[in-house]
Order: sequence, then C-alpha cells, then structure tokens
Amino acid sequence: MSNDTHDGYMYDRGVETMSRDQLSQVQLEKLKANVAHASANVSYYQKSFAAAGVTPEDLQTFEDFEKFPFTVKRDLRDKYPFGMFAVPREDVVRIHASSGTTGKPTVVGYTQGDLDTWTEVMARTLACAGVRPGDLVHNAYGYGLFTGGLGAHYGAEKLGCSVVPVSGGFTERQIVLMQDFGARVLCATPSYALNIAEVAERSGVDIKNGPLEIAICGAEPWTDEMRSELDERLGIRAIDIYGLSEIIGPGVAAECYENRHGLHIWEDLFYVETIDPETGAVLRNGELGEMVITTLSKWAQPMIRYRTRDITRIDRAPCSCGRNFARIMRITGRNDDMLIIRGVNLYPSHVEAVLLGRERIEPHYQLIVHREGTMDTLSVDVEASPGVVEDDFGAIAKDVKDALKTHVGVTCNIKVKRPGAVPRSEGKAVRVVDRRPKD
Ligand code: DLL
Repeated sequence: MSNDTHDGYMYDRGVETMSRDQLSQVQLEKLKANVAHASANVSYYQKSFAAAGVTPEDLQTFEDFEKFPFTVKRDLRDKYPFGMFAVPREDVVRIHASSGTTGKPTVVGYTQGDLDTWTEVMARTLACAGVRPGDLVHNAYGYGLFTGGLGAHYGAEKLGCSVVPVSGGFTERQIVLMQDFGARVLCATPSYALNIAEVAERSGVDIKNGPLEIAICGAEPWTDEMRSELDERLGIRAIDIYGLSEIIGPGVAAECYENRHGLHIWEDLFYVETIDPETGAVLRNGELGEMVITTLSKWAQPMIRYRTRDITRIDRAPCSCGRNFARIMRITGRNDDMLIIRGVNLYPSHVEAVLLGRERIEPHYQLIVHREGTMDTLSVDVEASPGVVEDDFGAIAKDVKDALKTHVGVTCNIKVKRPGAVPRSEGKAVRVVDRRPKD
C-alpha cells in the first residue's frame, strides 16, 4: 500500500497542531495541578516528596520538576491493591491490572473522567494511525484485565467505527470474520498479527488482496523487519502504537500513518522525559535512555515520574504530518529484557532484526538464557520454513550463528526447529525463556 491516499484527517486538530509554546504552557499548568493532587491525596507521594525534600509549591518550572522523585513498579506493588488511588475506591469505575512475571499484579484505577480522557486519546491515536470514522475495526487485543482490548474498543467506537470485539485466539474464526465483515483495520500485537497472516496463508485465504488495509500494532517490542513482514504478508500498512497500564493503557503514543517514523506522544496528557537508567540523570539531547512519564490528567491514580523501563530516544523536531508533539522512537526493549551475554548488552529486538528476512527460516523465534558457571549464555530457537529438509538444519544453524556474531557481536547456540515448533503468540509473545537458576 502507498500512503498517497492520505487525507490529513486529525481527530483533534486544535490540540494536535498546538504550538510548542502553547503546549508547554498547558503542560506546566497541568503538571502543577497533578502534583498537588497526588501530594494531597496519596500517602505514598507525601512520603516520597518529603524524603526528596520537595513540596508541590517548589514546582514552578520544568527544571524544578527534575528534583521530584521517580515512581517505580515496585512502589505500585507495595501499595497493592488500591494504595496508589487518589480518590475513594467508590469513585473508581474501572480497574485493570497487568500480571507481570513475578509477584502481585500492578493495579490501576480510573474515574469516569479518566475513562472519558482515555477514550478520547485512543480515538485520537487510532485516527493518527490512519483509522477513519465508518471503518470496520477487528479488535484482536485481549479483553479483560489487560488494557489493550477495552482501550482500543472504546477509542474506535468514539471515532465512529464499527467494532468487532473478538479478543485473542480462535485464529481461523478470526480470519473468516475479518473477510466476511470486511475489516479495514486489525488491532493486534505484532506477533499475533503475524500468527493471523500465517494461519490465513495455510487456510488458503487471500487476506493480502482483501479489505484489510491497516494493522494497529503495539503492546510489545517489534522491529522494522517485522513491520515489512506484516506489510507484505497481510497487504497492509502496520502502524506502531504504544502505551502502558500504569499511565493509561494504549493511547500514550502513536506513529502517524503518513510517516511511520517515531510515535507522537500526546504531550497535552503525558509529560515525557528520558533518563540514564544507571544514574537517573535527565537526558536532553535525544540520547537513548529509559523513558519516564508523568500523567497530566489522570485523577484516580496520578503517576509522577514513572520509570517505564522502556528504552527509547525522543525526537522533538516537528513532523511533516503537522503535529508538534515529540516523537518517541521505536522502543528497543525493556530494561528488564536486556541480556548481558559475554559482556555484550543485547535486546531480543536486536536478534529479531537479524533473523527476519533470512532464507529458509520463519519469523518465529525464542531466546533461551542459561547460566554456565558465572556466565550467561544464549541459545536461539529458530524455525525452519516449510519444505526445508532436516539435512539442511546444520547449515542453517551455522548461517544464523554467523549472522548474529557479525551483526550483534554475540556467539549463540542455534537450535533449528521443525515448522510449527516455535510457540505462536495470541497476545504478547514470549521472546525470552529464562533458564537461569533463581537466586
Ligand atoms: O501493553 C498497553 C497497550 C495495549 C499498548 C495495546 C499498545 C497496544 P501493559 O500490558 O501495561 O500495557 O504493557 C506495557 O508493553 O511498558 C512496553 O514495555 C510494552 N509496549 C507497549 N507498547 C509497545 C510498543 C500495554 N509499541 C508495556 N513497542 C510497555 C514496544 C511496547 N513495547
């Protein structure tokens, strides 16, 4: 698909084209109100501000804000379930939670006003990504405690779309519904969108030449190589959207349909910084670092300087789409997913970029981390393409091993598996299997 049919539509043109000066003014005003609200109503913030020696009155400029303490996921877990709420529980009309891999889930609450904000910003997100009123939206994000399903659902309805709330799984049936209903838009994690493409090909359904034109993909790291794969196999434009439960859910940032180069972060609602993850120092010049987000309009559960653990850089140059919002560049990965293999820092996305598009293997993979003595070692499971004979697996393994050594600088063991043997995703893909002993 080309982008030459793009119509320049914006859901909220007045806000989306605000000048930088206007935006800064709005941000500072909301920042002060939000910090005051958090401090007045959440004991956690009273304590953490006091420990850092700051009060809401100290906040007069953006520089002042850098003296305020960070909030981390553990703080939310420690206050499980409702200790971070800034309003009585009775005023919270919706609760979501993200499971995480260890310990208690992270709980997030919304007032009715918060839900209205989320719905609006999600409508804006979808429109930015190319969705239009009247479109049929096939929503394969999971419905439930995960924010993806309901977030996309309300936003698409608000935009004026017909929404099919299908959630994840039963992939054959999804494909029938997409074709029969004439979905123009698929909302899914990139790994599930790939699963859909594969199942359609296997069932002989020609999605590529069907009504589908856009996939709204997010909730997990993915690469440009994965995007090309999806564009090609589904005959679409795949667009990256970003968000996290602690901040609101999906709808924090989105690529514009026209440029697909960095995700516009909705700065009238979210204040974004990047920091050096080791020292906590604020990075000002677009360097790669950990993204820190402060909510500007979330009433039930304001988040002050929340460390997302997502690694990216911020580009503040205006975009030719007409929006002045800063762009976060494609997320490299989460801090917690970073592996250190023989001294080399490595994210699964680095491996993905090398594997995708290689001959004789499919775009499905998993990284297995082991420990040998004091050293972490990495095995990569890759999957042979249909029709490749087992006699060739040794040569494929060598080819992948050499490519990873050359492009990522890491020596890994490669295990070539039979077609279909690497687990498929129905939501967030499991990219790393950690077999290190738990200490
Ligand atoms: O994944 C919200 C969401 C739903 C976003 C649907 C986009 C689409 P959580 O389950 O709380 O919320 O997970 C948030 O997922 O901190 C990132 O590590 C990762 N993530 C989300 N979007 C992207 C993306 C939802 N576009 C965590 N690229 C975040 C890379 C992403 N990682």
